[in-house]
Amino acid sequence: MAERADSTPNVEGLAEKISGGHLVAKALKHEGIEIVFTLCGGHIIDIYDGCIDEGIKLIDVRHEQVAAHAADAYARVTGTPGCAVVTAGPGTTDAITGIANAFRAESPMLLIGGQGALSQHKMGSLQDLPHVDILRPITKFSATVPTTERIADMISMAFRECYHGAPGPSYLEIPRDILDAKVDANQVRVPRPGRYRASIKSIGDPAAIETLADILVQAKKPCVLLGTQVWTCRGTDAAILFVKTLNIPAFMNGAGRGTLPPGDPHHFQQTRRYAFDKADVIVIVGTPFDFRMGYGRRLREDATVVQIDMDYRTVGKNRDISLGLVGDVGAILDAVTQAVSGRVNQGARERKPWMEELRAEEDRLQSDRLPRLTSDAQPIHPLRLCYEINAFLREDSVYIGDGGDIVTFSGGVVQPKSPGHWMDPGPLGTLGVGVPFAMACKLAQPQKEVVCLFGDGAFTLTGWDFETMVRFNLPFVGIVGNNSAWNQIRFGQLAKYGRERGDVGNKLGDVAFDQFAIMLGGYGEAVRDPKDIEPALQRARDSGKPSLINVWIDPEAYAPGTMNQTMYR
Ligand SMILES: Cc1ncc(C[n+]2csc(CCOP(=O)(O)OP(=O)(O)O)c2C)c(N)n1
Ligand SMILES: [Mg+2]
Repeated sequence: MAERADSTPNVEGLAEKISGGHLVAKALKHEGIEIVFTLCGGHIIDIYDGCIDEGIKLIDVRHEQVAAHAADAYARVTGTPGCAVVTAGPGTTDAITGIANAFRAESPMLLIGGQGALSQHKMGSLQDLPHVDILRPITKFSATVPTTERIADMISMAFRECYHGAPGPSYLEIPRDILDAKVDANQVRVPRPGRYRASIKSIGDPAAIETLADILVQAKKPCVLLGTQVWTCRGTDAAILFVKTLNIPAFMNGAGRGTLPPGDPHHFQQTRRYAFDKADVIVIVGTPFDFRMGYGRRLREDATVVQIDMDYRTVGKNRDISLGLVGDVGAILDAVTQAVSGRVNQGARERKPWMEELRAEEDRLQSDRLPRLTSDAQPIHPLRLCYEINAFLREDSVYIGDGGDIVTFSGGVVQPKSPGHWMDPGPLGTLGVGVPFAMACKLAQPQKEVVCLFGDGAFTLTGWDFETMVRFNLPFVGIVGNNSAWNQIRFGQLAKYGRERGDVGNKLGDVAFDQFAIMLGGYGEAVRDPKDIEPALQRARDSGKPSLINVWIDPEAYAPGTMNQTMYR
């Protein structure tokens, strides 16, 4: 049975009244929301008043995009949904990039937005826009709340919709008079915590589990790609057991990075293309065949390809597969591991030569690039910066990448030391996630270190919220790879149009980001000599403040990933 809101009679013997904003806060509390990211506006202030009563912390930022990105990141880090509250009109449109990013990244979060009063519906009220229509194509659920009594119920509905298939964002619009009105507490339904949705830990079709077990036991040269959903499902232990039981080389991408620690015999990073070219069985876990996978075309034509995903719509999209499994990827990997147990060594011993072949190739590629990783050149080679950052990371450092070329470089070099310690925007490729991601990370897990690498362009999109980091005392080590350009795009322009016509619309000024950090009350330093990177990073760590180490890097060096990008093909 659903709980009623506080229905203690008041002195006149009438039921207690409760306002819409207080119902919002109650419903958020029931979902386990402890932090709301927000930027104020007259349409939403009653929610703030409710949050005070429920003990929900408000983190007020300087741009609604930041609030939405932070809610997305909070969900990724905690495994519980994030929440942002923004005002009507421009407050909501500002948040759209953050919602779009969460949508493509399959991140469960709720955006609550204000709206003009229903009593002024379509009369031209301040900040009135068709928010629900605008948000619909980039959310899993987008609706307006028609009455105050329905507020808590519709919030539980919105959270339930976040978990339909692969997770994603929901949006609820609450008109101002609906939010401000007070209703009899015993007239409203407030769904109880943990009582309004089912577990999604499904293993799908049990017959498919057996089929995959058969395929894997017989495979000679299998490999597995552990993608973002391994982390989303908190399937790390299941993935490790799967890989070790079957003796399968593993590649990791997105939030799946760090599932196995660097140095683990099953951890491979640079030989993915080589393995996809030679493998007889390729298992793709929680990763779509999108641009990052060359739409599936990079997988050997005659390989047995198995796809495991939370989203039915992702499986078999863009490339034919031999077998598809839909459900919780951790639960599925566990079930497969169980299904192979007891079979002659699970074929593991036979795969030793394959593992050795890949390791030899991995070592060869690493020694080929070592001179660039350790280059003393000035201006600093981006690879050297990435090499230093990788060495600087501790077991507990969450690494965030927010930029173009410099972050592409880091993808091949920086290895998080544990699961859930890598964050990038995801397939929307949104620049500007760095500060909000760092903010949410540090709030959600203050005991952990946050290290964020920015492009000098990317930082400026949301950089003013560095001040919010200072205001809430959220220390992190920020590094700007500064090439005074939008270099990832610049490369494509130069390649296509040549020096003369290609160097337009992509240059930036030489900005002293270290001074910007100091101005806002943080720590800052500039670095031009590669040997100064490491001590500067240490000082940033020791400062206990939000920091920016502004590293001037070579604008004429480009990442292989930038040079080979599929966008122009
Ligand atoms: C919000 C947004 N705007 C534009 C782009 C297109 N874009 C992709 S990479 C890039 C350049 C990024 O520059 P910077 O952050 O300085 O990194 P660099 O490539 O110079 O290392 C741009 C503009 C994007 N991905 N996101
Ligand atoms: Mg740049």
